[in-house]
Amino acid sequence: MQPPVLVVAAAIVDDLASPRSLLAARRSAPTSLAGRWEFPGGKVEPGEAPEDGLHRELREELGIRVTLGSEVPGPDDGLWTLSPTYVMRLWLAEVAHGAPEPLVEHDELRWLATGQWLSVPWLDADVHIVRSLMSVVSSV
Ligand code: 9L3
Ligand code: MG
Repeated sequence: MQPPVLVVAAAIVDDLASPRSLLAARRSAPTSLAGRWEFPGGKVEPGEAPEDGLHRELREELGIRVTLGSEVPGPDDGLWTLSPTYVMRLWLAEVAHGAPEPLVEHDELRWLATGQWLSVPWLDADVHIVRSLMSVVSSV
């Protein structure tokens, strides 16, 4: 069996010091995931540091530069298991430069206000991460 592929993603919030809004991205591809919402991000390339991969993905997918905050550790040695194929690492982040736009594999972005974080149909793999995030981000 192949080892799982590492995916990196960002929980982009309006303010790292006191998060209220969370940026959700609706996938347009592949067909099996289209219409579902996710934390933007993607696969780390061979030889690439995870944080560098995350900056690259956010530049490619949303056209932004971000400031990374703390990592949101998952239950499996700090990782979030997405499927038999993929594990994910997730960081809080704030936009440092640019305005996010759905450039590549998303067709809509939405800032979800306090109390609305579960108001979109997240990917099955991401929805329980949103719930965990709500419990660690006290101001939501
Ligand atoms: N995935 C799940 N949740 C996320 C991200 C960024 C990715 N927040 C899953 C969807 C794909 C796989 O990981 O099956 C690889 O992601 P991508 O490279 O297609 O974005
Ligand atoms: Mg992606």
